[in-house]
Amino acid sequence: MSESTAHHYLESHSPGHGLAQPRAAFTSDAPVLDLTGTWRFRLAAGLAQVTEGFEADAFDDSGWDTIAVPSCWQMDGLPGEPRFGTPTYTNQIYPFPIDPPHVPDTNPTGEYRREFTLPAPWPAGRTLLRFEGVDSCFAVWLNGTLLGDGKGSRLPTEFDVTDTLRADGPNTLAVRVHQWSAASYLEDQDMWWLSGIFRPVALLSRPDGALTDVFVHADYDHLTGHGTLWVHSTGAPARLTVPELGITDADPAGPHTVAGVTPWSAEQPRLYEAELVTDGERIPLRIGFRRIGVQDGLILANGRPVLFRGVNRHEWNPDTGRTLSHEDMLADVLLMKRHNINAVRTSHYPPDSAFLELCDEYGLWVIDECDLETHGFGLIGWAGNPSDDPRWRESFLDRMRRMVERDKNHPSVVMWSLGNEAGHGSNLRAMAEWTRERDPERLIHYEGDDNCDYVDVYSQMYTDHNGLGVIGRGHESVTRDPAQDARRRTMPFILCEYAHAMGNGPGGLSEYQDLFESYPRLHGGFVWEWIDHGIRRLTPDGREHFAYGGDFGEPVHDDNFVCDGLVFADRTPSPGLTEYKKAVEPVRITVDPAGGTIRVRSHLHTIDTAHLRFRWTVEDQGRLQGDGELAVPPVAAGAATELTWPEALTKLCDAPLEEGEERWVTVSAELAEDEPWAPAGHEIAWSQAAIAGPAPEAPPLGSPLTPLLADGTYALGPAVFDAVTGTLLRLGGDLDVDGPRLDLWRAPTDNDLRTWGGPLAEAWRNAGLDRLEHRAVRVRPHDGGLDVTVRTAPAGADYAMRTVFRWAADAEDPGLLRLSLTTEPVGTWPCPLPRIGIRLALPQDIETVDWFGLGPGEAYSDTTAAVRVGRFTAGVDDLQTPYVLPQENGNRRQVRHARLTGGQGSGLAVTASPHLDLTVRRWTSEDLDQARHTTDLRPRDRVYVNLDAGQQGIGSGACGPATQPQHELIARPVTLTIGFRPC
Ligand code: IPT
Repeated sequence: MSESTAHHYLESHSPGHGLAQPRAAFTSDAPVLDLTGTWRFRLAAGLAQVTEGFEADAFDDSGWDTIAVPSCWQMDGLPGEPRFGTPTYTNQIYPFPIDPPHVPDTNPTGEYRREFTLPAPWPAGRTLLRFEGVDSCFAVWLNGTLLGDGKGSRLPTEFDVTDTLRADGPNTLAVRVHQWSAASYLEDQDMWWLSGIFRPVALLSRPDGALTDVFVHADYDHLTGHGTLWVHSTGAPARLTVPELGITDADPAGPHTVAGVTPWSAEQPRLYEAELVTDGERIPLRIGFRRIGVQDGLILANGRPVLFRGVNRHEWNPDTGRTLSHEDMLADVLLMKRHNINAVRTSHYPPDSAFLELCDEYGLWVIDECDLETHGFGLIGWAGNPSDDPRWRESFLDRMRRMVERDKNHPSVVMWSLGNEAGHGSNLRAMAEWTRERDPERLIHYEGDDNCDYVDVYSQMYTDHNGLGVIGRGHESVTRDPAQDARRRTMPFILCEYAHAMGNGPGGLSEYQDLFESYPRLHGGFVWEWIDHGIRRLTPDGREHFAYGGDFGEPVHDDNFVCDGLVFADRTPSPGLTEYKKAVEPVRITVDPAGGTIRVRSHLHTIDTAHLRFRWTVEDQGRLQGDGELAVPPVAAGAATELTWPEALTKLCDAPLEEGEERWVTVSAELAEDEPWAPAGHEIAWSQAAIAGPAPEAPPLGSPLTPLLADGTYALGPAVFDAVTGTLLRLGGDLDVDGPRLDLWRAPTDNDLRTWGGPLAEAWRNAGLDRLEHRAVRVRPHDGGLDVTVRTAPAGADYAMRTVFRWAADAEDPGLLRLSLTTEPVGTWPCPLPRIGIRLALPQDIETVDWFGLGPGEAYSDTTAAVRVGRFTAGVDDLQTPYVLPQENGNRRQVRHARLTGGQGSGLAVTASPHLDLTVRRWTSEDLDQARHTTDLRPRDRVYVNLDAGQQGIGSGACGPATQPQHELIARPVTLTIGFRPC
């Protein structure tokens, strides 16, 4: 064969050659030889540089490198220097010319070799060589014989090696993997381009008398409570045993109708252990009875409407890329369960099968998505899109078949998704038709089918709140093809992607959830996305950070758009995940102090609330006054109950309260007992109510002091001011203070930087908000204190903020310095403001912040669900959220009091009337704005404190709706009253 024919597969539309039929993933007691481990490896630059004859037994590979299988070769060597090429990140754009099915000559090609010997005894029968995932295209030789070639990176490929395998003696396996191939056109997902044998490889004995495939059907009829089981197996005759159901050695085809089975659901993932036995092997099965379908326009699971509280999950590990360990997968499942998440869309490819086993076991509804995306064609108006080109039909169908066949026995999988962002076309329809025929028991999803003519569920992404309400009411606009309109109007709806979790945010989750819970047609959504795909790297001086697009010198890339998860790349939850947990809590508690009632409404699907224990606490100014259990009779799924307050709670609330203090009742629901995914005591839901609200206004001063002029400064109580500029210089003798100054700027968030319809950050910079100038208009001492008037405006602008700082001190309270600030717009500001407040700087030895207000986490006006009123303490460094791209973060909302203290004991106490937002950090907003990675942030010799009346909301405008109008910070008059006291 000439070189060009030998590698013809690379640029062919074909899904592969020499492949075994796709079948279900199942284990068996037949022998398996695990072929993971260390392989010999060589990376060639392209086809012209491959090693001729590398497949031969006798080939000497002793001079080659080694690599781990499975792994992504570009990740090898990280967090230091990558040894084999580098990762490349693009979102939509193909990193090669659009010239299908061709790819560039520069095409990194990994050559792999290993030897193995079959363990004895190895049964007679057939043997399959199984690759769980190879990215993107590969050819395989065993003992010098070409077995075939495969594509479909995140799908299994099997070759029958029976006739090539040596039973006694060493076998040589040689695999050539190409980074780019015709298949790359079908795999344009928004993620790093990574290559190699990245999932496990094994040799599977299929002994004489083994099964070829098995399809478990386990239906549940909620009206009768009956389960019906029939198992379709092919290959050798099999017998079925399900001990718990009294099925012994039975014909698998049944059907076996069993009364009183417990259905499988995400909340109660009941699995029945079963075994299929043939003459050749024993196959363990885990059977979950359930029925999923659409009825009267609703998605029903076991007869009840289901509401997805979902996430989109890519497979990611910051050190190994798309090669995940079992611990990584389990960590994802446990984190999801602990954050009230009940559903996963496997964006945008079938995951490692082990993940689906975990979903079966722990309980998560799954939309299993095919490995298909042709998004880059969108950038050229979808011209030549493979989705509508018959030459690609077989490849599309092959991908769908391989997913459905592999995953068809997972009760967790309730929908098949054809892929993502692949435009329109007859190949997609063909996939849907094949799937409906093969597995009518699951629903079909594809967001791109906006007409909904071959899907079962109407789906969109990033629809804003208004649009979602319109769909909830069934008032959406007519379909592109009006013939489909009437049908689509009767369909249930999901948001397969929403609430883009890039950087700080997403904002507006609670408002989305309100809509999902208000309109039956809306079955919930899937946040984009679960995890940041940051890559762990070291700076030259050894400091760790997460890399993103462009960090490996890619000529074409999409920057940090690859980091938009609810968890950071190392699986640390971001504030967005905490917010999501609260926004989607499956039990809603309402505490009504006026009526003395507590209402509990369940949004659970299957189980009642018997697994929860309810507790109440009463706190005065954050100090615990008493707590107790609340006896809540089990509330059925979807039902509600109302209780009157227990006497002890009423009594505590009626007790006298200290002047100026606040009293709050908190009621929470937590796990009563250990669950497989969280220990007893794990909180699921909570609610708070104020018994006595915050003190509205600061009390008047007893004897206001008059400022004393000396040496160019004014002394006023504990404070010293510059007499010319009116700036506060010192407080309490030894606390050096810079400022405060009016501050309107924040380091733009990802949502500010990329806002759909025009970046807000650009509007801010155009308006000059990042380069404000201050002019002291007047410094006026009087017998009630010192008034400083300042005009703040950017160069070239005629709009400004006019601020009056009214400073006062009290002879009867010598430590106190009070600021009453009013600021108001002059002229018309062209855009909303990032923040309105003041910034001051304190000595660097400030280390700890204690506060009474909302906490413990960061919050902004539209990300406030997860924070509660209480007393909190945190180190300055712990108040920072390390977003991969440094940006505004760490704001604590509605702070009434704060104490900022340091090792030397000198600090500052702040009292707000009634409250303000607080940010404390070792660098400035400008530093955050400049920094590209977390390691660019270096502590300065000051600690910067922002005290704000408010900030612009967060939104999720980087991909989706901008901040909702009610959370915009329009320039307006603002008043702040703050007490400062050295402490
Ligand atoms: C949408 C994609 O489906 C997803 O893969 C991801 O890229 C996401 O956007 C943004 O992070 S598509 C977009 C054009 C709405």
